Amino acid sequence: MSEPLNHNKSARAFAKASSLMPGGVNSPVRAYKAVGRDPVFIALGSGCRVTDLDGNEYIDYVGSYGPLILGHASEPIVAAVSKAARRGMTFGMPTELETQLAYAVIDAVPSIEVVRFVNSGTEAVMSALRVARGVTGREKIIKCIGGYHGHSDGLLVSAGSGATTLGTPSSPGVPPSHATATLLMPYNDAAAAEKLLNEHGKDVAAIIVEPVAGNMGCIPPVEGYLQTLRKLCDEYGALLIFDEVMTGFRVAFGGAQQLYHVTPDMTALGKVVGGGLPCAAYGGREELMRHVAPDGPIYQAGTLSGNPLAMAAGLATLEQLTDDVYDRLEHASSTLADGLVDAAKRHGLPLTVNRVGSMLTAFFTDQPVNHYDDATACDTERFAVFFRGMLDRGVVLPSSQFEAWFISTAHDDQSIEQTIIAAEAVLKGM
Ligand code: HOZ
Repeated sequence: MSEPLNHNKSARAFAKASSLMPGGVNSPVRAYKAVGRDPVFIALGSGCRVTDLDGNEYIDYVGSYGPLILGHASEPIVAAVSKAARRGMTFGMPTELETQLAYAVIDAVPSIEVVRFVNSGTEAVMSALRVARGVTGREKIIKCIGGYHGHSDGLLVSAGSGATTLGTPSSPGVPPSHATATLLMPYNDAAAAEKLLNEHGKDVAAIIVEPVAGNMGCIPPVEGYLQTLRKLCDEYGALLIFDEVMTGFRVAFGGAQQLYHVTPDMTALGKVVGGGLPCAAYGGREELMRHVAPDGPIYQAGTLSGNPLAMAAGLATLEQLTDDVYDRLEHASSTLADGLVDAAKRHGLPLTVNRVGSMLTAFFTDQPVNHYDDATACDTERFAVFFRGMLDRGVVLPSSQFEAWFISTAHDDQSIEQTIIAAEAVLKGM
C-alpha cells in the first residue's frame, strides 16, 4: 500500500465539532463509532467522489445515505436550485413548484393519489401514521424489529440503522405509553404478522414496513412477503404503509411498490424526492389524504414544507430518471456486487452481498441474510476492518454494517473497477 493518508485537518475539525455538538455530528452514524476511527470531514463532492479537508479523494458509496442518485453536484440540480434561490428561498405561501413536484410524484408512485410535502423522512412517516390512526380510530401500529422509520417516539422501538449500530435500538426518553402502542414483528416473516394481527387486529391502525429493508443493511423481501402483508391488512382493516424513504425512485422510478407489484394504502418518501435538499413526502389514496388539514381534521404543518429550493431540486432530479438511468445503475451495481463476491471468494472470506437495484450491503457472513437476526449475527468487527481498509484506499462506505451502500449514475466503469481493486486488496489482508 502507498503512504497512509493524512487526516490532520479532519482530526482538528472533529475535535472542535465534538466540543460543540453531541459526538461532533448531527446524525449519529456519521461519528464512525462502530468502525473504530474518527470521521473524515468533507470539503466537497463531485460526481461519485468526495474530497476531505486534507485533500484526500474518495469514491463515495454513502451518497448522503440515499438522496444522491445522480451523484454530487449534478449540474441540472445545481442549476435548478440556483435558479430557485435567486427567486427567493422560502415564502410560507404556495408556489407552483409544489404542484409540479406533486404531479410528478403522483404520476410516478402507484399508491399516491394525493401527496403532502414535509422536510424529512421522520416527519413523513410520523404524519402517515397519524393519518392511519386518525382514519381507523385505532391506536396500535406494527413495525419490524430492526426496521428504522426515523426518530419519532413510537418508532424508536427495536429500531435499526444508527440505533442498532450504537446498541440502543429502543431509546431512553421514549415514554412507555408511546412504545406500548408499537407492536413488533420480524421482517420477512408473514406468519408472525398474521399471529400479531390475530391477537391485536381490531386495535391495529397500520403495518409500517420498509418494502426492501435498508436500515438493517439491505435485505430484500422474500417471495410473497409484501403480498401477504397486503392481504392481511385488508383482512383486518389496517392500513399498509410502505416506508419508501430509501427505495422511492431508487429501486425503480415508482419505488419498491412498482418493482414488487404491491400497492400500499400510504407511502412515505424522502431522500431522492428532494434531490439532496431536505424534502420528504407522504401520500396515498385520496379518501385517506383528504382527512389531512385543512381538508380534514388530522393536523400536520411545517414552515419550510414544500420549500422552493427543495421542490426545484426534486423536480430536476425526477426529470433525469429515465429508463436508461435505471439500466446504467443496474449495470454499475451488479458489476460491483459481483466483484465484491468474487474478491471475497478468492481470499476465502465469508461475504454475502444483498442488492436491490442501486442499493446493496456487503455482510460479513457466509450465511444468507434474510432477517434482522441474520444481519446482527454478522461479523461487525470484520466490517470495521474492511471499512477502515477501504477508506485508506480511497473508498468511503456507510460506516455501519447496518446501512445500505448507494450507487449513483456518476459511478462509471472506472470507479467501480477501482472499488473492486481496493476491496480485493483489503480482503486479501484480512
Ligand atoms: N440513519 C440514516 C440512514 N439510515 C443516517 C443518516 C445520516 O447520518 O446522514
